[in-house]
Amino acid sequence: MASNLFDLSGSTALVTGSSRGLGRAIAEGFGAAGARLIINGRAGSGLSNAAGELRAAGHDVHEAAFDVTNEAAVKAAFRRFDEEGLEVDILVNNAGIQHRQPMAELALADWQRVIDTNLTSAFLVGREAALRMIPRGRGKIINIGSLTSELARATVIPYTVAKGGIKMLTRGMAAEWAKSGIQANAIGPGYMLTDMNEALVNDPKFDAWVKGRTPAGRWGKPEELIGAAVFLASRASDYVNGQIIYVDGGMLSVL
Ligand code: GCO
Repeated sequence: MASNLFDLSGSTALVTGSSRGLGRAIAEGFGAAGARLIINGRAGSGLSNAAGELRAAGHDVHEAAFDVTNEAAVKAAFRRFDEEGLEVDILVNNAGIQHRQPMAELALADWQRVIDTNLTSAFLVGREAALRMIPRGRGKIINIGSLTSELARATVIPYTVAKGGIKMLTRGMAAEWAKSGIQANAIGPGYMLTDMNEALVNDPKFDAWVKGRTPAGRWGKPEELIGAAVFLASRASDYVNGQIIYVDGGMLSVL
């Protein structure tokens, strides 16, 4: 019984922003657990390279290049999935950007861009997925939060606000969709070794701060999210809803 609790065979997983970084790692982990993959990125985001690498690893991969902040593009993408017989059983709302600047200097356009990409996209894609999951009576939605879903860091306030919103959007999805057999949860990564954080990793002061502030004493690796992601995507989490699992080396648990 326990052996196939985490088996994703027969499921189709859409991971947004999965041409690199955390989304790419999660997609690979889902493929290894047996899922068919739909990977997403904006046109020209290296999506085809990622698809080729995942196919070379033996995974069943569909590419879906669409802008997750564009409502019409999101609707059109799901219409294409419908036409191709692709039923999204598992959705990971991972697409996100970072913008580091003091709020008093922040342009509205930059604020809006971060909120649109990191929060509103999860509503747009989550809504299209849920419209198809509800009639089926089952579905898994995993939103990618952050340590900043709980704590603010100066100079990344739009990101902080968006990720705080992700926590409450996750609870909102649970509130409305759990009765339809959908489990909506979130993962809160700690400081991970990703392209988005390259400037921080290469900053000796920030690097030392992360290592000192994190009980594990190190940055996290993208592949270290796979366990929590497969758990939340599998039957093992059928009675888990509205939760956010922090994969942060213990950072949030200590002063
Ligand atoms: C930053 C980082 C963080 C991490 C992550 C922490 O500038 O502080 O980009 O936002 O990426 O979100 O959980």
